[in-house]
Amino acid sequence: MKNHKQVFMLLAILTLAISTQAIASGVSVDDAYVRATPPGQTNSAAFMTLHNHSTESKRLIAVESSVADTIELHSHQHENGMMKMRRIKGGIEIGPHEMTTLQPGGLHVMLIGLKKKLVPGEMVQLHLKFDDGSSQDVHAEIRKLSMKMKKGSKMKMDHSMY
Ligand SMILES: [Cu+2]
Repeated sequence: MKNHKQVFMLLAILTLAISTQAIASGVSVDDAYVRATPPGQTNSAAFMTLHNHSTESKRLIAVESSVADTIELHSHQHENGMMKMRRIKGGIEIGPHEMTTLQPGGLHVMLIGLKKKLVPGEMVQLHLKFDDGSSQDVHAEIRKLSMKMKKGSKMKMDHSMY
């Protein structure tokens, strides 16, 4: 048992040494995407899965990007039967060795006052800041997210657009 403990300690130290170089924050980001905007829309949202590889709890406290004037961290909450967006103060927590998913209808990065149209297929660069002082650049793909469709309605493809 003692050997196991020593091996574990060695691995932990090695992992720490490697991860501080590879991922400064100890958090990896998967499947980052941004909602494409229809004409006239000035706000959008970014989504992603945050995976905390460290033994300490991390918080995403801010996101910066050149595509929007203001960026806030939001959650969706049911209030009196209504879905309301709320600004999260203190950041989004990712527990030790846990994953936190930002997704439509839940936690999201709110992009307010877009400076350009978000075209599907293009990329948006996001700069994530964590409470431990580390930060990370993420390339998020702009995706057209399907809206709720009425039952029985058929999707029509307009090929003239492409
Ligand atoms: Cu929001």
